[in-house]
Amino acid sequence: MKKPFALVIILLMIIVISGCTTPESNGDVPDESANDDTGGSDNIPSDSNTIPDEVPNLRTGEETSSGGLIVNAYPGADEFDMPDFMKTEMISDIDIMSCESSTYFSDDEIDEVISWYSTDTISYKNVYENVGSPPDKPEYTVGELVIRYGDIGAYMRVQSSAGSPVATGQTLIIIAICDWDQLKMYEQAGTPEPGSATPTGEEVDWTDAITFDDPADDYWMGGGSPPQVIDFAPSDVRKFYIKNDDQYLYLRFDTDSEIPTLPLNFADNVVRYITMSVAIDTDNNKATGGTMNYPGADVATDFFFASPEGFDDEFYTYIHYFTYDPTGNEGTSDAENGVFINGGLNYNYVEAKYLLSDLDITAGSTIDIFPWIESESEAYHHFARDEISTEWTTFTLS
Ligand SMILES: [Ca+2]
Ligand SMILES: [Ca+2]
Repeated sequence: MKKPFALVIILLMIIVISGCTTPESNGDVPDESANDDTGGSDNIPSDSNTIPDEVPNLRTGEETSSGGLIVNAYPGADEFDMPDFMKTEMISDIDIMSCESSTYFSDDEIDEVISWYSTDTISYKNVYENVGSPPDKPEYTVGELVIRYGDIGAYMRVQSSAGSPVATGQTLIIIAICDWDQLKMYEQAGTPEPGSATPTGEEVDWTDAITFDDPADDYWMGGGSPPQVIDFAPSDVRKFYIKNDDQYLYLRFDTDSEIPTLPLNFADNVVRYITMSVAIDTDNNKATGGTMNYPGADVATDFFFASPEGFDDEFYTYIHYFTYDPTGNEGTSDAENGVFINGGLNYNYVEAKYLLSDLDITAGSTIDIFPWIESESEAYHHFARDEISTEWTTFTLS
């Protein structure tokens, strides 16, 4: 159903708020936003991840060596033909005429639409996601999502017609599938934190830890994975340890081989990220939380080794954690620091600790954990990925 008068109003509003597509600095770790993992939702069912049968795949990018890129139409949205000059006016940072684009209207809220797309495009690399207002137009809200698949990407822009009594409630959705060159600026927004975490060297007694053994070469394959398993041993978990004292939660991953300097050319790919994460359901309630898009996860820890594109092949190590923020990129807050203890680059293990209070965990409580390691290349979001278990694992703190 089209609403011609509302369209005119909305198009006028679009022109008013055009020019705010430049990515804002989203904090000091854009590399993290480029890599926040979403693979878990492939394993832990999420209702919001269901693609309705009646929604066709309307946008299909050109086939590339790494396959195609598909962005679905938003459920219930009405497609409409926005004139090219309007698109060009709105999206000034992208040569929209060189992209394959389409536009829709929905009655749903902006953050709801962005959140749906974030989940629906889960197998692609989420490069940039933001819902906010242009600095000079606080009354307007604009949501942007940029995903990448090999040498193509999709830019999704969702904005309101706030201020118009006629078009109140209408949300405009623009989808543009472009060569990655058009969108790569979104990957380079902001600047990484200066320096890297350095290990304290503290000696940790792991003999009283709960340990999980994991077989070699048992890679997970799913959305964003290459067509065949790539045996990238730094992503292969062999052992995971967890323990606590009154103050800290201690975590350790052992890998099948040393963590290499990145970027690394491996199996005709450029590997840029290795991350070791634990999604934690601190209140044992799957109805609360959703950190890193894991339903139930109230926090997630992240050991992060990477050389993001655009940073002169600099190698970064961070020991981070995220709390749940439903408005944040993939349900994560800005990154906070844990303590790097031992291992990391050139070692086949990493040890770190986090203040229990930072993670909102209390000694003696029972939590659910979901640990995994994955690496990402320029072509594959899940270049190599290994989970300890496909289910949550329960851990009772001492
Ligand atoms: Ca393994
Ligand atoms: Ca929870």
